[in-house]
Amino acid sequence: MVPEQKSYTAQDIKVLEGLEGVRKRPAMYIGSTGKDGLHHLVYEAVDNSVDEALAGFCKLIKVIINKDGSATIEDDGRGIPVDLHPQLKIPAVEVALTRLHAGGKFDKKSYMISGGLHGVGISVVNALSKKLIVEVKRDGKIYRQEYSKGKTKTKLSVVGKCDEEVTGTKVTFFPDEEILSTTKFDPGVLETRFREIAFLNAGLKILLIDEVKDKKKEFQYAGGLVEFVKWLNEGKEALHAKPIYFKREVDHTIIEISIQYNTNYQENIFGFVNTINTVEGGTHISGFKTALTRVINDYAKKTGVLKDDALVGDDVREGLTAIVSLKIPDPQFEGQTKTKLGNSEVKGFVDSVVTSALAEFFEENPLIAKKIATKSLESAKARLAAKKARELVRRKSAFSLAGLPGKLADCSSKKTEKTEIYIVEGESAGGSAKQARNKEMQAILPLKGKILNVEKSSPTKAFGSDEIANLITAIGTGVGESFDLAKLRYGKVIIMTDADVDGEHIKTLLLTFFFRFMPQLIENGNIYAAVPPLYKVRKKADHYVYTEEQLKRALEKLGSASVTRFKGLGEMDSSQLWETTMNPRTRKIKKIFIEDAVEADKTFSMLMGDDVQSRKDFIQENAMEARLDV
Ligand code: 0RA
Repeated sequence: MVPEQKSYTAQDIKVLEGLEGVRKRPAMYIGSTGKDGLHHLVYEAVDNSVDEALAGFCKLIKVIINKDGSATIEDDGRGIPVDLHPQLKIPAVEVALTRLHAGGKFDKKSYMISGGLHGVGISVVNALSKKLIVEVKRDGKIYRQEYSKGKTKTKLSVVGKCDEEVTGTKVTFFPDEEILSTTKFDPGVLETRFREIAFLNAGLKILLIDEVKDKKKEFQYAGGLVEFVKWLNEGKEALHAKPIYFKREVDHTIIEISIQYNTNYQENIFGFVNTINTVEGGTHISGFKTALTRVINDYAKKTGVLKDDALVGDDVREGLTAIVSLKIPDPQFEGQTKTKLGNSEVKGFVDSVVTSALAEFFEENPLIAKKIATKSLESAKARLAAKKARELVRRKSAFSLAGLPGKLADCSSKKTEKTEIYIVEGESAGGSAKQARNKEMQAILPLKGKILNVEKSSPTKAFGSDEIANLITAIGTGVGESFDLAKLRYGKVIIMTDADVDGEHIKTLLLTFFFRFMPQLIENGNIYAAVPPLYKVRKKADHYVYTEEQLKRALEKLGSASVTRFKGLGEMDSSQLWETTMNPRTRKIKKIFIEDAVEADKTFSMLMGDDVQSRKDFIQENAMEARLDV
């Protein structure tokens, strides 16, 4: 049978697909139907208001988590137009809410700056809501319309009057539990993104109101990107107090950069394109890096700081915190998570803008320029020393049997997807773990107390440490540029420390090591924390209890029983250790993941850095639960 293709145009098919398609394949539009997807709906709505802010018409965005389970996004922009769409003969606002990708069609703006991960617009929020109400203030009138699951429920009508000057859009939506596996908004998740948006749009105010917990937070930064880098460097020692900042606009493309070096060793470049965090980098980041290396080399040579060998990229990026924010009409997102900028013309553009703007800044601020050039030169020296130290690690391991550390009790299986390595605090717990383990699948690497704090150590010192060298050799992947996931020797790397303050500290030191040296393992989901029990409650049989809350409940249920507190892993015998913490069938382990790279970097610098006060505040705020699943 020949299909009747002729009667359909591409346009018709799109309209036919419409919002039904969104409900059929929600993950295609919002990434997932879980917690991330739910919050994506809020971002999608907020992005529309951010567009209005970028166009210069909106100063305040209010986001309210309502007690009835809905969320409200309200802005003081021009208000979505309400006049009739010339072809569809329905109000423009209704088109925006009920037609997929309708946003740009009647939008006079030459381009949409913002847009969610998938850039799909407000109609997707409507499609995935059991109820949505839009209110528009325009021309002294308040208009209202209601929808359900993407379909119009009421006609757009005037429900009140307001001052002529007062304009804006308010969207309230009830996420549809038929589609989303969770519909409970988490203000903590929203907060991170709103802070980012506020930093990236200087002056814009975002109010987050949690009616459920009766809490309010306000995000507004007059200093924009300059405040952003300072905030990122909190808890670190800045190399220069005043951040480098410049903004240039050429042909509808805006590039804005802020840079502040700190005295640490890590490189932190955060890229944003149209306010979307480009986690996978892209042409804007490579253009920036090329220019940075060139300008610092030129300056160092010209002023005599640098004599012979040139500085390489790594040298000029040690201790660098930078934000590269680009706003372009037609971004092309590539990569696995669509967070890599692909536009090829951008590299040269960013390179040339940064080259001239940074050279100019250095001319005007010779003290800052000199500090950066000198630090880069020191990095170059350390790089050569670290290379020697790394070779030493390699050579050291080549002498021991099979190249593995002597303290490692390896497992017999070589099937990485099934094997695990337990990194265990203390020799005695290490001993119990060796007895308790399943020899085929589980390897044990005991650690001598606290490992080096890599946040505060140069790479040379880090690679010189035996404990760190053992870790690197046992895991097998190597670090830095030579990191190779295919060489990973165990599918799960499980950190097992005591459930006390020292244990938390050791866990944090290890996580800092992984975050700075092998972040790919965290991203890939290979790093875990064991959860040892806090108490044993004895009543007929032994019951293991993992939290204070559980203890309360256990005592309520079992009546007073004898309770033993485990002070450390070493207090358990090998069968207890096996049953509570190591047996894959009965143990608990926590996967470590990075929710947000910006937040994680800050948390680690703060936990491991020099600023004692903010560390104390953080630990007090988070009590024993020091939030390690960053
Ligand atoms: C299209 C045109 C105009 C404004 C908007 C869309 C608009 C959309 C949203 C979505 C959330 N808040 C919004 N605010 C504005 C401009 C209309 C005019 O020229 O007055």
